Amino acid sequence: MRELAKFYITTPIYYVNDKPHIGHAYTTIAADVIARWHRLKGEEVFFLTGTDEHGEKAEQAAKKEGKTPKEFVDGIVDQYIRIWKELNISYDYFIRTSDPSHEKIVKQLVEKIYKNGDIYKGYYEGWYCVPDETFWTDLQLKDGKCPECGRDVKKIKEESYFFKLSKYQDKLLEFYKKNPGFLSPKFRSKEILNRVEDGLKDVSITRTTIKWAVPFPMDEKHTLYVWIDALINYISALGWPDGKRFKEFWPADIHLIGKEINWFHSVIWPALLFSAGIEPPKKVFAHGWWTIDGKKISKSLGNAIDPVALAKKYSLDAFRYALLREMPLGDDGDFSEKTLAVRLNNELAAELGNLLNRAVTIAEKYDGAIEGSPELESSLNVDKIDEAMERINTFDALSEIFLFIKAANKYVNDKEPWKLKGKELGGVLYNLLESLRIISILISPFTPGTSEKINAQLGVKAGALEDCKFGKHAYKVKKGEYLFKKIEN
Ligand code: ME8
Repeated sequence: MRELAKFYITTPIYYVNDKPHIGHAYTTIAADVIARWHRLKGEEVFFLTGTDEHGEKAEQAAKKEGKTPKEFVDGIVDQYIRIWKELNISYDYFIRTSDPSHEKIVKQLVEKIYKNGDIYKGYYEGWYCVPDETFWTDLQLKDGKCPECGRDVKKIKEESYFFKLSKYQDKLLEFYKKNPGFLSPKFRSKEILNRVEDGLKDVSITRTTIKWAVPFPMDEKHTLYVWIDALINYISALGWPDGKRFKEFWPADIHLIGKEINWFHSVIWPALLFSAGIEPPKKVFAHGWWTIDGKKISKSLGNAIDPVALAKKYSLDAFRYALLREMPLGDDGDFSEKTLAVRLNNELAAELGNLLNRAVTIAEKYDGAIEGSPELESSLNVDKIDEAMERINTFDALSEIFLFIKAANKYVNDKEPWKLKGKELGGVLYNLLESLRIISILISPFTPGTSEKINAQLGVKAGALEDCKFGKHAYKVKKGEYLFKKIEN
């Protein structure tokens, strides 16, 4: 039997101080689309998401509600799981950093790095941004505030263990050079390269004041810095070192993340892995931000948007589609409900919905043979769509899919099938139903529920990417409801 190609994709594990907002939904939906695309290609996919539960931020949020950290995070995790279900996220595993199996692996990995001589005891003096769980030096602060999010930082002065990140400067630079696809998208790689070339400082990896954390195995007075604990989720979820999944799926194909956590993923994470003798992931893809008036959307900045409310108002698939249709994954984009409504009305309802409706209305009344020559085939370029998806460019992929949908609508207008009969009509219907069958497959990672509805109206089974060519298929057309309802906004 042929071995299936393996594909491993991850999202960041999210902080659990509050339920997910549109930014978290964006990364998770994008990863879901990519995972579903690779499943369509017949690959064996492992799609990981989860929650980052330790650290000062969760500790503070729990205290505010008079709960223990564990009680508090359990409540938020339930909300994450429910919301991912509502957004039709097809993850294979949900990791929680409070899982004992994760904690055990974290300790094991840190011990390994310690034994390799890459952890030493020192003294940390500097600043800490609690919302970002990030250390900063005096020089890095901007007007005395966190340079990343602009919020207050607090002074920290304590004994700490350090990881020898500085030791890995050359190795990292050599690795980036040999693996040009690792730092993605390309336009963002320069920033990382410049910073690494400037020299690397060792990183403080333990705290003495945080209780809600993984104990540092070499010194009970210390707990592990939440970021070290968090990064290790990508291999603990696979059961490193001996787990079957680890052997099958590591190294990860893509860590999909937001650009503000690129440094942790593109620099600290591979260095930790080098130290432990583990291969680094193949790609870290740092996408851009959803903003409002140019400001990043975030709970603590007070401009969060509820993804479930939008999915309810505009339909889930319109929401999923609009998020990935607005800009290439690497870019920032200002969020507007108006644009979402326009996309729903003009693209999904008027182009896709209308095409299906026109085709099935005519096909239902026709009882002759549905066959002819594939006249629309030349408007379809599946390779180009796949190539865009391989570049993680969901925007280009959707553009190409919609070119085909537009071509099929133009074909209806040109052929005027309502005026045709017999063989001629059978030939036009053949082109339309085949196109819709193929469109349904191509769009299924983005709008899985809609594809199910199209398949039901055509009377066909869900197909794979290799079925995206004109061929001979049997249909049992049964007109159903409109795919999308237009909305005034
Ligand atoms: O950083 N636009 O968790 P987090 C686009 N626990 N994406 C956004 C966004 C926005 N406005 N806001 C958030 C953490 N995101 C750590 C990660 S991983 C080992 C540990 C998305 O809850 C984006 O993916 O702050 C970003 O990187 C992530 O949410 C941050 O989630």
